[in-house]
Amino acid sequence: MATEETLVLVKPDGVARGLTGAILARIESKGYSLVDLKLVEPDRDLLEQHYAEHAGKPFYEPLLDFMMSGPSVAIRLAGNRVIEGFRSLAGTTDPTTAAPGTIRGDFGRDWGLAVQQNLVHGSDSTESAQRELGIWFA
Ligand code: DAT
Ligand code: MG
Repeated sequence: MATEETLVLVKPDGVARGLTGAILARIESKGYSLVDLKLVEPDRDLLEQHYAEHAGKPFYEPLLDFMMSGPSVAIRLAGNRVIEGFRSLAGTTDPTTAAPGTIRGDFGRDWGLAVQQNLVHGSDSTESAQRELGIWFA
């Protein structure tokens, strides 16, 4: 069976709200494997690398501020088609309209601080996964 890896983050809102365990339970129930896991307080340099594709967008600075507002849990996650599969578990970017049954749909909503507080990150391609795992698990 072909196995791939992805980077998952439980973002500062997920950690602060005590949802790390609930989110990990969904990941483990799906059958994916935790390869490595750590609590991280990323600095701006790390986040500039991670979110390079969004530099210059209107939400970029608020996004970096949010991601520096507290610790995140970084997870190296493995499984067959885990990149696509975790993004399916996470739901679409905007937590208000993310489908019920997904992490963002069940636990997230728009708190008046735009869609950035959407609980989790998951790499969106094999290239992104390799790049992002290198940043967070250097
Ligand atoms: P995703 O996290 O679903 O891959 P993305 O890569 O397009 O979404 O954006 C990265 C993060 O930036 C996203 O999780 C939340 C924030 N973001 C995206 N679009 C936004 C917008 N229009 N307004 C505010 N924040 C946004
Ligand atoms: Mg993305």
